[in-house]
Amino acid sequence: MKQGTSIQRGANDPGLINQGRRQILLGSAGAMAAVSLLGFAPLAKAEEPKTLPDYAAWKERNALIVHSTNTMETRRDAIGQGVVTPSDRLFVRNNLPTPPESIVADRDAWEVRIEGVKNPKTMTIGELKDIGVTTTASVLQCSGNGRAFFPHGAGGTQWSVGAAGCVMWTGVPLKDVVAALGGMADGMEYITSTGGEELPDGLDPKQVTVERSVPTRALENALLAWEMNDEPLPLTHGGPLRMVVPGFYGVNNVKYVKQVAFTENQTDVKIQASSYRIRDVGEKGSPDQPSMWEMNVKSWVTSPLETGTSGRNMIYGVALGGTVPLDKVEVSIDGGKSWKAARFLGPDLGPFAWRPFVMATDLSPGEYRIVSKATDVEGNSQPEGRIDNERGYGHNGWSDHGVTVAVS
Ligand SMILES: Nc1nc2c(c(=O)[nH]1)N[C@H]1C(S)=C(S)[C@@H](COP(=O)(O)O)O[C@H]1N2
Ligand SMILES: [Mo]
Repeated sequence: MKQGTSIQRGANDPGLINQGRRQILLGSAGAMAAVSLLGFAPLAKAEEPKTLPDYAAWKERNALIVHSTNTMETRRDAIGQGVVTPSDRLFVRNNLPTPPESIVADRDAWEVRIEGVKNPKTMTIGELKDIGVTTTASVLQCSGNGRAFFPHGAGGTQWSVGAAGCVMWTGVPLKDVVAALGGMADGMEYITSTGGEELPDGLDPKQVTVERSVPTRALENALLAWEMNDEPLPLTHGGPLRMVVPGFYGVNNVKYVKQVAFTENQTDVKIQASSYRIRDVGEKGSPDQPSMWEMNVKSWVTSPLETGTSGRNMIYGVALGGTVPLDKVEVSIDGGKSWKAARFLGPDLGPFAWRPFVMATDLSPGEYRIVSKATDVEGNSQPEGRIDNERGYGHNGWSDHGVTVAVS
């Protein structure tokens, strides 16, 4: 199903509302300097670039909103009604320039160092494949998905709903690798994964290295993946090897992973120590604040958007529970005054996958505010509003994520 060629921001896309702020952000000299240091071509204007960057040229252009050369999100109308997000529609988010294609030339030869186990070892993907293989469907979602809805001007990519997708990952369970290497060393509390990007000259590695620590409770489900959606993991998404931590925010899923270390403490690199920390607006990030680890329960409507036809209507959307299975999704066509249970659609690919849903309803001509609210089996539900925080992380408020539809 190809999208039409004309690309317009709709009324339900907060990118439109926030255009002014984005212009200011992009125009600031400090931000520009920081961006070009990392080797990205800064955008001259706040307008959406017309073309995809080379490393993502294989993607379906019309399914994506291109925010910059390092950030692209899936359009709300391109998420589709299936469980798995096609790879060419999946969002992209790079903190550093993508490594060269040469790293995927001989995939099985890629090496990953495993530290903090009884018998530390450098292993090739070929050797990992001898240990075991599993497939896990899980939602990959950026911590800042929904950031565009924050009115305080949260810094970072102005993601709407599309910095998320549901992916089938194939690789070796990390716990099997640990067992093969004699088990975890004593006293380790975190799994610390390091990305394989070469760092641009002159930058302090502590400031730019993509290295993330997650608590060892993540070992139960983590995998080192070499395939996504049943094909070799594209370089764009971290090929040849990626750490996948099901149910945890995107940043913890380290691409082109070159080291996995079991550690006593969290890494002190910036992306862990002060970035991806939840704090009040105006506050600086620091290690004592909550880190973006397990995702919260969330849902959004994917169809209809903006306009509809009166009569019987099917309202579609997707819902995720993070690490907790979903219990139910409710939909309201009157902005949250009254709710009706939606039905889950299609197969349940496990607790970390998202679940498409549908609610059938009759609509007469008029304007409708359609919202959805998911609840997990532990009773966690989406709040109505936002939980304001400096960087606009973890937004799952149902009100902002709704759509306004004119039915005629
Ligand atoms: N090595 C490395 N891993 C990374 C990143 C990165 O820039 N480098 N970005 C992280 C962030 S913030 C997100 S949201 C996801 C995005 O994954 P994707 O580009 O495959 O969609 O990768 C994470 N892993
Ligand atoms: Mo992210």
